[in-house]
Amino acid sequence: MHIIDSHTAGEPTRLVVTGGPDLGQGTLAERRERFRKEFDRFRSAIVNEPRGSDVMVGAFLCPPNDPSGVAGVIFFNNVGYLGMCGHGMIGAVVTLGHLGRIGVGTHRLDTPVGVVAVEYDGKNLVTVANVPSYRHRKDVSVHVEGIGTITGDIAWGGNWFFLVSAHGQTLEPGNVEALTQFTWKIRQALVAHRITGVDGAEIDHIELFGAPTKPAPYGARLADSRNFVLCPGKAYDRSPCGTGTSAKIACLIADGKLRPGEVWRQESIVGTIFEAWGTLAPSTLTSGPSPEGRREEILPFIRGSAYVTAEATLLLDDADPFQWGIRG
Ligand code: PYC
Repeated sequence: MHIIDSHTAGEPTRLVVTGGPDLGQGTLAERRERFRKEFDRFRSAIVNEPRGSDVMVGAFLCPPNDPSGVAGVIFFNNVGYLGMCGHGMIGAVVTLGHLGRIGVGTHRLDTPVGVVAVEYDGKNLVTVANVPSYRHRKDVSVHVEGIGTITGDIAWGGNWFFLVSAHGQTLEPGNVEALTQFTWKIRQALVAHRITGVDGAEIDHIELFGAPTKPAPYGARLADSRNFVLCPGKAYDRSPCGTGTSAKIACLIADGKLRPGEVWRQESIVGTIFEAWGTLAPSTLTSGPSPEGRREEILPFIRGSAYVTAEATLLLDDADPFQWGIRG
């Protein structure tokens, strides 16, 4: 498999350009299911140790199902598959630019949760028009073992998030071990209390918010907020998390704290920044599949930069006991 690595705001993406399993035809959601059921060992071989690490996000390039798309992408990590991935999409676009497959301009890419449009500057900067995002439930309280009651919002930004502002934690890079334990306990409590996204979907990303520390790009003012995001396989996102920031924008607009089109600067735990904003979806009230029925959706935009860091060929040796990676 020919792979190209990049990082977006510090978070790595490994794009599989050629090789890997033949996922056949169908929607990207159908092909992701085929990947999961029949070829999951490839996921592990690509992102897990010894070739990768818990932080690595894989991006499998395939032909789009949507005829207007330049490519389809299936994102995955150390434990499974993602819906969308904001940092991963920015990394994939910059890598396609590096390969000369796309140039300056607007392009559409297919994902398992919908088509996203991207605007690429031909170098490192990408703006992603992400899938429609929305808050599912506001102020949901859960009892967390050893911590007490934690209250947060449940929102969709291409993955499911539990967003917590009142947590009493210090959002500092030196505190990531404690933050990881804290957010992991919240995730376990949500599972134990059967608190889910729409249709029983597991909430597999936990996001804490706190005060910003870094100046935003193009100005002296600080970012609007700093976050810590726990990913499904217990790694934390080094970037501000594109889908998590989309979920945050949906909550802010729903609360009237951010106007449609107003820019939000989200700082990550390592001090990198995504700029983001949201517009109201054409029909802002959409009947969703949830029993709650109608929901207010926004169209989120995420802007960030990625840098290509390596090109390599992954070798699968039948004699290697860890040919398919070290699986947890
Ligand atoms: O940027 O959306 C994102 C993301 C999800 C998991 C890691 N990064």
